[in-house]
Amino acid sequence: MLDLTGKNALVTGIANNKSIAWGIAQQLHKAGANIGVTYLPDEKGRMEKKVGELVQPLNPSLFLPCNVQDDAQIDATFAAVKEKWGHIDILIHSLAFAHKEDLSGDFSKVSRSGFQVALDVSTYSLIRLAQAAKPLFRPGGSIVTLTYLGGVRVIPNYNIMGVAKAALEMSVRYLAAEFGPQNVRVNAISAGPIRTLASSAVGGILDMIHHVEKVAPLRRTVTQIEVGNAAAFLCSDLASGITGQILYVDAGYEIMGMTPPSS
Ligand code: NAD
Ligand code: 0WE
Repeated sequence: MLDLTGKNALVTGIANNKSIAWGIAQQLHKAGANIGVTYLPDEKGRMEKKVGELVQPLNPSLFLPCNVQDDAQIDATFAAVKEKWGHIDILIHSLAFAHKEDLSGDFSKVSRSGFQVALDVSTYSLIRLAQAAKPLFRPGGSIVTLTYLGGVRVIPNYNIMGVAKAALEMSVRYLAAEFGPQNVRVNAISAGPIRTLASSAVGGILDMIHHVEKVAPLRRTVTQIEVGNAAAFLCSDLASGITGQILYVDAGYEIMGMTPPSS
């Protein structure tokens, strides 16, 4: 059975009740995991209040600010994990950022700093969090990150985020090879498009969702809870033989080669 009791799970990337990380945190909690949450802090402390209220039903035993662009905040996060938990079993990486101007128009117009920001927040952060968590990971542990098909194929306007996701997926493989001997597994979930804070800020996301509803074998999109269930599986002992993989949770969209006729 899917059982995460006794496992300590740190979840990054919750911004609101539409976040994929929120779907994951709920399902990890439901499976019995002890939950810790990090959030992106802002000057006014609005995120601390908002995310803090949202996650209260999960009784998080850790609730920490962590801007992944700041090494000191990452190190402070894992110092707190060590102090409070001693060990970690599950790390969820569910965050990404690119400047809005780099998510439309010609791919080739991206600036050096636009490239750097997108790959720093969306890709290097996984490597840096794994690095900080490594000495605290218990055998049987699991790291899960979130990726998107735009890292494998060209999706209009995904642009520099596609490059960041391609690098993220390759990072999953290198991390899996490195952490495997310690019996820590590293996998990614490639989710289909879901309306969240990040995706809703993108022009045309509703059209993309309608396209998926016509083409995907299941004729619908997926929910945050479905992604959460897949994450709970990957983090559980049921997935003890799975590492370095990209698991598509996309209603089957990825397998299709052509739009079905009569749609
Ligand atoms: P979201 O906006 O709810 O989550 C993105 C998170 O990134 C937010 O919580 C935000 O605070 C965090 N973040 C941004 N910059 C940060 C920083 N410097 N430090 C710490 N945190 C930072 O959106 P989401 O759609 O739930 O995105 C979560 C993940 O899922 C991302 O990796 C995204 O690429 C991926 N994904 C999303 C979709 C989709 O359609 N929504 C599909 C596939 C994959
Ligand atoms: O990974 C993502 C979202 C990534 C994202 C979104 C934003 C919007 C607001 C990263 N950074 C920002 N920065 C902002 O200022 N997805 C998989 C969702 C998504 O984003 C797209 C998509 C899809 C799907 C962008 C273009 C085309 C399709």
